[in-house]
Amino acid sequence: IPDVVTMGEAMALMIARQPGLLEEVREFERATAGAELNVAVGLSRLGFQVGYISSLGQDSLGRHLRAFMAAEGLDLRHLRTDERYPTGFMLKQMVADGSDPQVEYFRRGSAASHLSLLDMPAPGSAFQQARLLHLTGISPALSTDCGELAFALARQARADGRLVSFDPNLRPRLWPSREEMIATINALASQADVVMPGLAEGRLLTGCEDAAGIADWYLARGARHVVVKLGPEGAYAASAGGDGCIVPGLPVREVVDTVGAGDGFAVGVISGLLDGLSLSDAAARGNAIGARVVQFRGDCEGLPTRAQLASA
Ligand code: KDG
Repeated sequence: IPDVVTMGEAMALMIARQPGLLEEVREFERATAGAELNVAVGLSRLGFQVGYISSLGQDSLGRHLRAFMAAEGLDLRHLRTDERYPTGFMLKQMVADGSDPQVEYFRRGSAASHLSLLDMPAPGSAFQQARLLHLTGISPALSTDCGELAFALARQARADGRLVSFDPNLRPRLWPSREEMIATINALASQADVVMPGLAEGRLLTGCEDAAGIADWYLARGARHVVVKLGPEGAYAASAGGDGCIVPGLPVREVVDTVGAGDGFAVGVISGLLDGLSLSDAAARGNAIGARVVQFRGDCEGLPTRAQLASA
């Protein structure tokens, strides 16, 4: 039985080897992407058993991703290969100044966007017994079917009394409208025990200006813990019935690439809670992992092992 199960789209990632516009770059380095995959890899590196539900195309990108996931020790019993659709991929810019890089997606109609209720693990099966289910707001942006799977997984985990963690991961360009994005993501968030929005995401989703207001908004809708990511400033952590507090961020010498920092943060919070840490100590671990991830170009290159985390 895995400790954690997650579901989402894994993509091949081509990272530019030179700064500048993607259309002018001549060389790319191959890596992997996918918010939930990054979280899965991070938790696996910390020693947790992690089950990953997804679908890949029958192509070289899919084979590369599958080999990567196997090498990272993920439980791939519920990873399908679907010969009808391709594996999604994305391009990522190289930036020299620590700003968010430009990314371009090639994922519409991908194998993962065709995930559906048919991919739901059977009741009582190993994946339905994991201690924690992690979801993001990307899945319901991919297709109605994929969104239905996310909601069904969350409802089932909740009904069984298992923990659900959720990162809104807003991707406005994957949604038909801002209103639909906000309504769907908040509906999914209200199925979660642990909600981890970024400050800008939280403002957009709740209409509240400050982190405390955002946390209260989700606590009032059933969350047990809310952690609002404040970037270099750290995070604001609040639990139901308790006082919120700021957990300061760690100084970073050089920001190489910000993508994946939020996933690293989620790895810290989730692993911390599973290890029995308090929410603020879990958030401090999230800050430490996020700070490490931004010092690497790949989305999950910087995710630490236990030994690396201890020496961070
Ligand atoms: O959180 C990192 C992700 O943005 C990246 O790995 C790709 O899943 C991805 C997405 O949809 O942007």
